[in-house]
Amino acid sequence: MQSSVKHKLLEVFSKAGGDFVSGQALADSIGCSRTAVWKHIESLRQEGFELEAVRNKGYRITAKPDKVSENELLLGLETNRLGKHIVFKESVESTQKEAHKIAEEAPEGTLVIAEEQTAGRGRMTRTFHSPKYTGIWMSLILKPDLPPHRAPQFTLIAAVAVTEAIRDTTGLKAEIKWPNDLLLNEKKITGILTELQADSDRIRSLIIGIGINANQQSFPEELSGIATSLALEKGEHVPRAKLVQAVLKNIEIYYKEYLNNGFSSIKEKWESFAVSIGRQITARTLNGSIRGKALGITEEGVLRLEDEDGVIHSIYSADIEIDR
Ligand code: BTX
Repeated sequence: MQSSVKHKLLEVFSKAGGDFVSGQALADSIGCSRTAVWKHIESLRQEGFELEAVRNKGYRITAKPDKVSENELLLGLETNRLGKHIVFKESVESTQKEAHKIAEEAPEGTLVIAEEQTAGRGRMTRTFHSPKYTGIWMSLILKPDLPPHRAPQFTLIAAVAVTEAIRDTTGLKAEIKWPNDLLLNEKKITGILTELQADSDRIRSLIIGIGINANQQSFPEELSGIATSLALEKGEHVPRAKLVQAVLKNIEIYYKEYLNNGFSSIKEKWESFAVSIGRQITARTLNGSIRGKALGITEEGVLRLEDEDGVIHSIYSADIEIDR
């Protein structure tokens, strides 16, 4: 929607002070047909506005999009270090890309967060759909003094932290699908991407990208069968800033636990949240597919899979499907 049309519409709604505005009045104010008004109303919904439509009365706005800018995030943030320095952008190609640019100088715990990603990244060359105002698209910079091979564990730490944050703030029972997805009712709700800047023996910066589908009301056709949002599952709007705060708080707790006591208690939690453990799955790796029972993960976060002949495979990287 053109921003001038949007501004005009919002102005009309604002003047109405919460009362209904008829479709015709909206059409007159922006000089278009009533069918075009309906399309504009739909795009406002896509941006996170909630609009009530009542026959013979028209439309009214019942909730505005919540924002994830610095002010909203800092107010009520309960961490000591994470998220104390925030880089907020309305629109970026990818928060991972922005975080990579500043990682060297950025203090540990810096959060890069955007209202929209125009080229959100998944693993390999995949893209991550990140529409404006509806989701949480963020990258967190950590600087653990550890060797690079420990990095995959941080995807699992983040998965545990986000699962708990979703469960606590929404009551929805998110589950983990190895290695980097969270699911709700078997559809993807969150993707996690951990990237590194490292020397051969030491991590310089760890960039944990987290994408959470919070308030989308619909998905593009290619995703509608595999993706969902918290709002679609819960039937109500989810305040994003509160969820980001809960995610940061949890990552801080598990990060500290990991540095002080190692991975084992996090591994236990991870396994208790995982959908695939104990079930028959198919793991598609670059070298072909393996079917078997998912036994659990190792201390390094590697998936252990037992095939029909009782042979145990270690899966380092794959897409998994849970057999029905
Ligand atoms: P992945 O490679 O496991 O998943 C990507 C796949 O997921 C896509 O190929 C598509 O099938 C599906 N997909 C794309 N967009 C969505 C979506 N919004 N919801 C559900 N499924 C989707 C997962 O990669 C890791 C994604 C990390 C995204 C974060 S967002 C903040 C940060 N910045 C950035 O560019 N990436 C990370």
